[in-house]
Amino acid sequence: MHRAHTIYKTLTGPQGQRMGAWLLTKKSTAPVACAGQQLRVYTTPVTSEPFLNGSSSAYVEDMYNAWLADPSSVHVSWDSFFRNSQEGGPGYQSPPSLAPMGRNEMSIASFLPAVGGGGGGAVGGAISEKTIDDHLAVQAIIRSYQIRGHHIAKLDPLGINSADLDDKTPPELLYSHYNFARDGPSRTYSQELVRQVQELTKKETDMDRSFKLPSTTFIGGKDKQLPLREILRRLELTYCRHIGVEFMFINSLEQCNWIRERMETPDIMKISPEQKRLILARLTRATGFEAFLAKKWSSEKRFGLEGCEILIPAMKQVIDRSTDLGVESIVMGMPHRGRLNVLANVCRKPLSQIFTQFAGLEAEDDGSGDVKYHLGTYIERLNRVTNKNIRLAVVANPSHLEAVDPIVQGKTRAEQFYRGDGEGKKVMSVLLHGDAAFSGQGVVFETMHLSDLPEYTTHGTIHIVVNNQVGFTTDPRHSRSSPYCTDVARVVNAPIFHVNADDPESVMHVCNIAAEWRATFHKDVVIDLVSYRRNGHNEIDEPMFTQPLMYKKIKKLKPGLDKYSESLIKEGVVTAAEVKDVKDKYEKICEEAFDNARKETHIKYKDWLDSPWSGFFEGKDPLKVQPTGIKEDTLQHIGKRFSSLPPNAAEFVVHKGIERILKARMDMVGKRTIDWALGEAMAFGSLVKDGIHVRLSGQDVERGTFSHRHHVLHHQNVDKATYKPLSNLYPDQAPYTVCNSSLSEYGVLGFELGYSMTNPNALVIWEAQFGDFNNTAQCIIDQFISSGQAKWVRQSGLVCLLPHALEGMGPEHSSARVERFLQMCSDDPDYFPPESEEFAVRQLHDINWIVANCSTPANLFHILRRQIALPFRKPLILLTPKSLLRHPEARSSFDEMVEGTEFQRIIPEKGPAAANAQGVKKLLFCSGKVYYDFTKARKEKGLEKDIAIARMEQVSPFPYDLVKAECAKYPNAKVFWAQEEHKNQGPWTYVQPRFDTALSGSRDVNYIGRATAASPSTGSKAQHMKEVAQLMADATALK
Ligand SMILES: Cc1ncc(C[n+]2csc(CCOP(=O)(O)OP(=O)(O)O)c2C)c(N)n1
Ligand SMILES: [Mg+2]
Repeated sequence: MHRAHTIYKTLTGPQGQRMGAWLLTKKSTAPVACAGQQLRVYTTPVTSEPFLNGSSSAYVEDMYNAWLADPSSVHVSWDSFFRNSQEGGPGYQSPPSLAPMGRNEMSIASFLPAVGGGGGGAVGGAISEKTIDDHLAVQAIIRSYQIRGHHIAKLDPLGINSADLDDKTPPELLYSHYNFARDGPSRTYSQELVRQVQELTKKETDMDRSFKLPSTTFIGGKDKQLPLREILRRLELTYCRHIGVEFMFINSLEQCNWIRERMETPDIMKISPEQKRLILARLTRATGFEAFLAKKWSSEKRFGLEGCEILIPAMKQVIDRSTDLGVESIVMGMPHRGRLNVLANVCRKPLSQIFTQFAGLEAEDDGSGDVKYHLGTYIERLNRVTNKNIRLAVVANPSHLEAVDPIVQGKTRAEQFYRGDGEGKKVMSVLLHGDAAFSGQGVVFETMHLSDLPEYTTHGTIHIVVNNQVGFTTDPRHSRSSPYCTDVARVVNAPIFHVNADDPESVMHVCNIAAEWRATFHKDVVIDLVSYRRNGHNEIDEPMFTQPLMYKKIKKLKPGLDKYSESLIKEGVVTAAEVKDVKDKYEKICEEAFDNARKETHIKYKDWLDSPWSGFFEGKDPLKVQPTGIKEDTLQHIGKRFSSLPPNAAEFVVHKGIERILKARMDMVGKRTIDWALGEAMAFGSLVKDGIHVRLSGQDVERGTFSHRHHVLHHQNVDKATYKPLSNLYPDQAPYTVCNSSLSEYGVLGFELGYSMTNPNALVIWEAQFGDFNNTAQCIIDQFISSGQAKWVRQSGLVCLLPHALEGMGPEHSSARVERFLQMCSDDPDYFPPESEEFAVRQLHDINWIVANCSTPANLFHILRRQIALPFRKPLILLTPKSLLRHPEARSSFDEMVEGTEFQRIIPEKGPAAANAQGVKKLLFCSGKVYYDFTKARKEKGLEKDIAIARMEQVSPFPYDLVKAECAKYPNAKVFWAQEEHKNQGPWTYVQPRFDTALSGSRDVNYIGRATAASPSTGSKAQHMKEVAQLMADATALK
């Protein structure tokens, strides 16, 4: 009984307002302030409110309480209903509905306060106010346990209960603190509930009164009514023991009932002795693994799992249940904590491979490697419990916590895509988190928000939090402002199961529910393993410096394995000898693996690859690039299809502006010409024709930020009716996906990188709205794209399109900060590779990524196709134009794309200067759109014979050979690098030493461009124009 009061105390305090608000805000109009709190007024017309839609079972009670307080505050129909009920009549009768009752609807009868066994019931069919009050109070009690039971559940093995930031209820929040007027004229909702509970629980004998259970609870099992005492007991067991579940915010009665059923049904947690023994065996391995590492490498960092060893049985349970339900492949992302244990005991990665990582051996293969607790893995094996084959991948990650989340999602989505697993029944993602990182890192939120977007959903992720109630040295009260570390998941309506990690059976229960939830609703779900960290942050740290009291408690605490084995011995499920036997056997396995590991002389990074591309590299000449030029017919076909109205044009109304754009495209195709949009479409179209899946993702990419692309045509009169020309090129083409993303860079770029990892035979592209926005995804760029292959021998052909050019749009929207990408290129500025036929491809093979800035649509076409034509995969950082998209000169002929043509790393001067090579006084190298500005200025000054301009289309890897040849053509010219960016930005700092290497220091290379600056561009248009004029003057000056 005490608990009921406690729950009510919480319920009626300001904390309880959250529940009150949930109950009361539905369809309310302006609130009326009342007795220091708020009373809502309900005047929703009955016609606009589906009568008793069960999605809020609280609705009737809201109405009733509002009516009690002020009958005129509710709609007249409610007034009539309650008045009639009190007078013994049938209440309000809704008009008969022709439609059958919906899935989420409940009949009014289920809400009517039925008369239970005890006293206080109906007399002659009439229902007294007291009876209604009592039954509503019981309903309210049940719901308050469902909503707020987690607040007082015993979640913390340490008993500190800082899982919820503050488990004390301040006195001013207690209802007893206030003076309730029993029959006051303006009782609030909470006050009314308190009154009802007080009324109900006045006498101890009330505890034996039976009450009919509402349809929103399953505690009765087969019983339709229970004594109040039993109701409370069962609610306590369900919601206030070792599982605290947050789910009542979910806006679906079906889903709430689903959880209630799995939580409340009597005996639902009972498991067989075999299952208990399985948990014990798994817990023994998890514990034994850490102990073994601690014994062998006591001073080595491993970020052990001690204090939350239950993670291993928990993950295995999730996997068992999910495979049972049809999942065949699981993609996992996780931080440092317990990672080696997961690899060993969940993935069953050979122990000897893990142990060799401790031995300080050299690597056998290329790359620079990573520390052992960041490495990934990929394993296919038989699940012994379900007897089904399963693939498990743990994605490699950097130290940057949570950065791997979107990558896991992208990889999962891609795997689902290639398997045709449109509902995520076969492939599933599991994300593990630390408590501090889960609440602290914004990318968690960004990833959560991808979870229900049509082209990004993975149909539900199971999140498991190793909540050891500390982040390095920081307490929860300093690391988050939310009560729980998991609150971020509430934004996507994910149910959250907090569970005391020292109760293995409760943990397994929520793991089963989570797996079933995901399989049923295909939505995210969170398991919060409330645990502790037995050691310091790593094994060398001293935790007593910062968490002395916590660690005094921890030192006295028995390990989870000991507790569980003792309880099973007590239950008679196992004997002490059996417990010891399982322990010893595992230690023996570890010792054997240790001996094997000692025989190894090298480690192999390949053993740790998370995304093997079986068959992709085999039988391929690693230096042979497939041709990128294509047949004229194909260009014509794609061009025409891309420029055509939908086939059902008579019904499909397109915007007049789009009609004009399509017509202009068709005219260009007729003249065998392309602009930027056509060049891109030709690349995509020709790839899908060859069976290569193309996916373009980013903010507003469907139309294109600059309204040049239009890959999705919208019916002007029918909502959501669209037509995608590039999806309708050939009947047997590969799928083309173009999708506007959420307004995120970190999350979405990570997602696309993950997507690109699954299958090398796909062109995956992320486009930034403006190039500079890439910096909010810096971690993905630095930690994954630039260095991923070196660290994890994992390749990716991801393309980043970054609009870039200084066009007077201000400091932002001008620069993609190409200097940063170039600074991260791994080619040696002092090394001119041997010249040979394979020069270009060898350079591409050896570098970490490609940085390019194309000036013609044909070169765009070739470089995109080259991504697939290469015998390996490299990320491509491609600066893209803005004004050039519509520049009349930025066009290419079909002649530059047909068979026999290819990507031009440098486009040499082809005009009068080329014919006057000896007489040329100035040779300018430049990159990107500024070329067109220079040629215009040169023409205006009549210097076309005197100044040669070469375009460096691929800046990195640096085209040493072509630079050398181009310079040799103009022996009497002074050589310049000309750029529109400021001197400390743009390609200058990258190209300068490489020019020296290309020319062996024989000629000086001078700089033309803006002076150094802190900001990428001026915000003043006038200043911008002045700078442009100066730049043009400098570029065309002949001194
Ligand atoms: C993005 C990022 N910032 C900071 C760090 C440094 N760091 C490593 S572990 C850690 C604490 C993590 O706490 P929690 O998420 O609770 O995981 P636990 O170590 O407790 O398992 C911090 C701050 C990091 N790795 N990544
Ligand atoms: Mg932690």
